[in-house]
Amino acid sequence: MAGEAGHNINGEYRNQIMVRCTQLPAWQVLQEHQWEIARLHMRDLFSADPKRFERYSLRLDDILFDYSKNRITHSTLEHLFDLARQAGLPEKIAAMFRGDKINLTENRAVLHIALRNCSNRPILVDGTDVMPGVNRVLTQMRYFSDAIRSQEWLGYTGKPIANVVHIGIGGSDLGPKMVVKALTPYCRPELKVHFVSNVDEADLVEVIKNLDRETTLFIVASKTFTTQETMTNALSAREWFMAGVKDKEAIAKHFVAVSTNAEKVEAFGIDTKNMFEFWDWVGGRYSLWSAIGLPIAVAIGMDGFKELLAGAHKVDEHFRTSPLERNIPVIMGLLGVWYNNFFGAQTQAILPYDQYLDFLADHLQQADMESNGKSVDIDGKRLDYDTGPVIFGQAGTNGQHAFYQLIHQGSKLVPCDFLAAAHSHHKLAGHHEALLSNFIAQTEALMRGKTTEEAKAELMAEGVPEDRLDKLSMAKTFPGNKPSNSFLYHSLTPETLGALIAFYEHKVFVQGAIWNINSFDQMGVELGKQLAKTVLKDMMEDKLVDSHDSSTNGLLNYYKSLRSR
Ligand code: G6Q
Repeated sequence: MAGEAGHNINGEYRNQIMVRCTQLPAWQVLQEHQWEIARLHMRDLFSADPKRFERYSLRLDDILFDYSKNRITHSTLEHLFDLARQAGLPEKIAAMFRGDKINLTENRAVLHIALRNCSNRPILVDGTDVMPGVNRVLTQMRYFSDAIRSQEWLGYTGKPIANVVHIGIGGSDLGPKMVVKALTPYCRPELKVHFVSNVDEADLVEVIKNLDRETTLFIVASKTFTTQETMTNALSAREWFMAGVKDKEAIAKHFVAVSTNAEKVEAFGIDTKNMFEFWDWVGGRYSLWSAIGLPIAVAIGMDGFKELLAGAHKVDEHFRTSPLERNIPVIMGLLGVWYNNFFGAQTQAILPYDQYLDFLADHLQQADMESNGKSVDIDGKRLDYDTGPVIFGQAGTNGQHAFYQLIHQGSKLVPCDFLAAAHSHHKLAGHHEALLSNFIAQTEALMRGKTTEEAKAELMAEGVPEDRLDKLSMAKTFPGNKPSNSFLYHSLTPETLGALIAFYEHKVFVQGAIWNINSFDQMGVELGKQLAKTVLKDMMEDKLVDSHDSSTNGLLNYYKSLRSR
């Protein structure tokens, strides 16, 4: 498969991807090295090196990436960079940017970087430059979003659009939804953008129940235009719309589509002149930069959308051209591999101290887990090492009062990423300082911990009786030595947000490259989809079901009995 599908990947790249990462010399070295590092405490590493922060932090414009609170020494990083080189990471990065078909199972290029290629450097797929197409759709997005925002685009009764409902799911939903929430301060209050994804009717009903048909526009976003959830919601939205409208022509003013499938869009009844194209080399979870980002352009304006692209492009250039040693996504990815494969960490927490980034963990969960939740390598061989971690998180400080307990004192190692802006978009006294002090304190607490002696001294000072000291001081001991990265930046602008998302996308790429997996397909989504079709058919029949296992039959038959009551 690799040989055939990867015909335009150069020989050097192909040879390198044949070797398992666990067989690489640097992997063996890292295994030995882990024994040494496991004994060290970050407290001591900080005490021994007053310049540790300077040594292990990087800046890209105003975005600071501090990775000094990690269980690493200079040697650790050297070995990790060796691993990256031996795994062919630089060649793999070059292959992606060149437009090689690195999504081998689907024989596709992976070019979300082209969508934000503000330099317009030609990028070829099958000998054709994709940039003219990218620019054409960007222009189309500008016309459309300008028309909606300037109230030139009118609904069927001549009223301007006040509500835009984006219908999509997975990659066609999570990215734009996260970005629109993140950039709320840049949105206009008189133009609301809503998102509907779940096939559960409650999702659509709760959004449309307060909307006025005359001033509502639907964006139906689906790469394939066949996804069950999106098509079910889109059909119901069309039905809701038509229930109040006599003239079928009105649909053209209230429904637009974002898709790669013009035929299906037309069959649905949307005029293809109201269709925004994208391409098979844009993966769903990497598609917010494409026309899938249309609700973003509507919400913040096309200039804002372009700033988002510019932020991501800056990171693309940083990723493409910086040496591994000064390359933020490379370091993020390698640190993840270090904990995942050498410390047995199973998870990664995403902790933005920013309410507007409330959906960031959801988006990165898909970006990471759908990309690197794989158990075979790119040659189809089963892996005997761990791949992508479980991603979870939420906006600080809420998590501190929920799951941080486990991170501080539980038995599992949970590497954490913190993100925060120095400036809030608001001016309520005391809030932002409280928020940021919590962020910084958490990174310190995770790193330092609290020794039993320190806990005991505190308890004694509080006057706790002698007979309770031992037990209580043990309960109040924090082992510390818990790794974290921190991103700290001026403020959450479209440009900064674009950069942050791109850091994570490339971090996922780096890890997939080391693990030698295809980060760009998602076969695991398919089985459930297939079975749901059979189950739906069985569900609709009026007889008892016996064609599945006893649990599935039992669930189906009990559902039927409940439904008939
Ligand atoms: C993402 C996945 C998946 C996809 C959805 C929606 O990378 O491919 O989440 O985005 O299944 O697919 P459609 O856009 O085709 O409706």
